[in-house]
Amino acid sequence: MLVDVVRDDPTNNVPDTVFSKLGMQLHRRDQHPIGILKNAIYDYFDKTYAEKFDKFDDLCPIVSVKENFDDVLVPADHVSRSYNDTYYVDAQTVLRCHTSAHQAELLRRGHTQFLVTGDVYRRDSIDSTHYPVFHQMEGVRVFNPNEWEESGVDATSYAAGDLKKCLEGLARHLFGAVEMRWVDTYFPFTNPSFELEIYFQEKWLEVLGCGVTEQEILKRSGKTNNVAWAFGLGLERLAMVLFEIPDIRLFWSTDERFTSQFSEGQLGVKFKPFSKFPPCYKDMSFWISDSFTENNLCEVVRGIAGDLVEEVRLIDNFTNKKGMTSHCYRIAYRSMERSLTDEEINQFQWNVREEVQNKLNVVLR
Ligand code: FA5
Ligand code: MG
Repeated sequence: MLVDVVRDDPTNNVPDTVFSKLGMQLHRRDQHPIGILKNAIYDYFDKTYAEKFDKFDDLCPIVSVKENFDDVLVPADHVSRSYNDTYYVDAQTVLRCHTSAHQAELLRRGHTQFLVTGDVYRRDSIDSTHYPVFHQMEGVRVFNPNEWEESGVDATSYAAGDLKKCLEGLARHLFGAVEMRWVDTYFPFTNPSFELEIYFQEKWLEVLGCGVTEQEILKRSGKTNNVAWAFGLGLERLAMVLFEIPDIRLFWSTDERFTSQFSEGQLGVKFKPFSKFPPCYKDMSFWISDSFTENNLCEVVRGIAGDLVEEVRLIDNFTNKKGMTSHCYRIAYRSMERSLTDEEINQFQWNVREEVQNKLNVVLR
């Protein structure tokens, strides 16, 4: 009943396909690649640090706008707050878009070394490494002044050095030798900020974001003399590298040919694809309006074809002399589990065309 009330709220943009993922908790299943990975990361922290990290993997994914954004200093006009990027349950409540939503509260409660694992939700593009529901693990470590004072370097450099050492050690623990690189980036809640990329399937894959915690966050939790680091791991991305899983949709597969390949505590398993079925490509061109966004298009396609859509990719983009802009998108349909028939693909594409025209304020060409 509560669910129905919430679903009628005009400020709710959570589709049923996403709503139905709440409570699945893949990260708490010891036989699932995400659960196996979580446990392996726990092992690394238990072995590496004399002082234990407090572990949380059961915090509710429905959080306030304040927790998800304000508490981690996301500016009022930041794109991540928009209805285009985030799933809102109502105007004040979101499906958390990162596990950083819990940082401030746990710091306030006095935790100084902790890991938070959970499902997170984002309106995003569609391809083999992006999915609207995925899993993150947040890590936070707070230092006392004596720790960096003894080292002779300033507090920020000390924390940044410790952070990189921790995450490089984690990568070695999980992967052994792997090609990786650090990239400087920006987050509102850390400074400096970094991303770690790993070479996978002939591309650099971003697997985590991290940095030295903004002093304001520590100050608000009553820690004015400390410095801290924080990270957010993309667990699907790490699991794809670890188990050689080629497509992020597979994590949601209940096909026994997928699930039976993994078992508790087994890190060395390499996923053996069951025969790969052919993709089917459909192109669609339309004149866009100012309100058009790719995330909205992806949501429409996913709403119709679900996990049978593999990729939505812009392949052509031009503006004519009258200033009208045309986009051509190529949609790849493919099941991980079976061959799709021409009829079902044509039906999907027909429905996509109709809904794109009706809902997205574009003109099909
Ligand atoms: C964050 O979410 C920050 N909260 C991470 C962080 C925490 C930074 C603490 C500093 C301190 P980002 O949006 O880059 O950052 O996401 C983190 C990771 O989640 C990415 O590196 C990627 O591995 C994964 N990720 C992001 N979007 C998706 C998606 N749609 N599907 C699967 N994985 C994703
Ligand atoms: Mg990122």
